[in-house]
Amino acid sequence: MKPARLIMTLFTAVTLSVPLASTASAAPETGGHHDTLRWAAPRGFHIGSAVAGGGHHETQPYPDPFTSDRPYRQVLGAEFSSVSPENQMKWEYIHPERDRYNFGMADAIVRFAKQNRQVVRGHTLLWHSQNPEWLEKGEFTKDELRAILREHIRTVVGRYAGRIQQWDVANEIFTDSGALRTTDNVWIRELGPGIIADAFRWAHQADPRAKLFFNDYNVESVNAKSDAYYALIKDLRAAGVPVHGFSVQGHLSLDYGFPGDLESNLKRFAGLGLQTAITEVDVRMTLQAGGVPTEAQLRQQADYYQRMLTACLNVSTCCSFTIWGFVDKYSWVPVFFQGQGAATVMWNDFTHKPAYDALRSTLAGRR
Ligand code: 9MR
Repeated sequence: MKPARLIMTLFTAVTLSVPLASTASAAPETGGHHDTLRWAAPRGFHIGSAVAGGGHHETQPYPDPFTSDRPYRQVLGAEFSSVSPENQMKWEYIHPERDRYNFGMADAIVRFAKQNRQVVRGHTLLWHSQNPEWLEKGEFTKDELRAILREHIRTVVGRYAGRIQQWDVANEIFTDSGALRTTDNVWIRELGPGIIADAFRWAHQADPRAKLFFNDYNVESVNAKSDAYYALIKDLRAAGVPVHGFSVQGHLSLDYGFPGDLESNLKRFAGLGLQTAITEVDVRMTLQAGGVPTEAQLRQQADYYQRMLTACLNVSTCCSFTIWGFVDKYSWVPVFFQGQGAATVMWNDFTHKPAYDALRSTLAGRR
């Protein structure tokens, strides 16, 4: 993009975003704006965001974004047709003690989604990370552990039955070299790989309507890890296990090239009869001193977002594209990667980056 065009784009973005921000306190969170991502999206295609809260947010110097930041809620309701709890349905958050669940925030997100005519992606049921201490450190027999997982899945999936479109049942179960996580995943380590099929079966029993997914990072390309998923899912489906989808997270960095085979990779999973999705998109970058992205970085970032979205739109079974937060001030990236950031599509005042405009025009081009 030429500098003049970039300035125009930024200018347009600023002017377009003013009414959105200024109506934040007055308008209901109904998503009725005609210049939003969800409005631009083709029918049946869901454009989503993570709902900021829990996890890294708890150590940051701001209150819970989802419940406390009204302009944030306004944009979340207006722009997106799908929401994913960023942390609020993870074990440590929703099941903090063995005999106690904490449904408050997950309930609030599911309610918000209904009010705003959004679908929900549930995240997540079987994972090696963000498990409560009572689970990781408890000395349970195999039978007890199995019963704990079954009860958790029945309780959580059952509670939201009919209100969750897609569940990330199993998250990040393989290493980058395509080996099952047999050491750091408590379920696989203690109960063996057969527990994965059980988790899908239990989730399906608890909510037969929800589409059940495997979800991971570094599986955008055809590589050892995505090959491992391909082989596993093929076997599970041949055995009649209710696996319905494979999703790639899409945490990309400008420090690496774009995964040009994303579309063909999604297509091979579609070929197994699966739904596909891109579930946690962001594009981080190494920031110069001062922390402000250069115009070239913003252009390249917009290009990465656009190409990820296009890959999904080109695959008939890919109907869900979710960004992992939409505003830089709440992004996990600077907290986890020193010197990196600016990974989302909006500046801190909710004005639009070129990446936002790239997403919206790409969606509008497919209506
Ligand atoms: O964005 C999440 C952050 O708030 C948490 O602190 C972090 C802890 O693991 O998890 C982040 O979300 C992750 C997601 O659940 C699974 N894929 C990778 C995401 C980014 O780390």
